[in-house]
Amino acid sequence: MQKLILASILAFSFTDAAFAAVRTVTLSVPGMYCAVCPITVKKALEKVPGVSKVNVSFEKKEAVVTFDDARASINALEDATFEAGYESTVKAAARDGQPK
Ligand SMILES: [Cu+2]
Repeated sequence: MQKLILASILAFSFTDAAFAAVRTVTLSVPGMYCAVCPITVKKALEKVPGVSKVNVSFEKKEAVVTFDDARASINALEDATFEAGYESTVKAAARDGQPK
């Protein structure tokens, strides 16, 4: 019974992932120093093809990015923030859905 509940919770949480290759990554962006920085970082990340969602926290100095890993890569995300003037490194990566 417990396993069944767990399985349905997992299935439910994956329903919004249209593709098995959708991933969410947390980038650490230590160079953000004022309230405008997260906006710049967010815009830069949203320009990367395959990125579907960007949440940047100035307080935490991090960016949580959801992307289709068939179209974008963590390297491309890091490059995008770097080109915008902010170095970023991967803090945590989670794969939503099935492994490729
Ligand atoms: Cu700033």
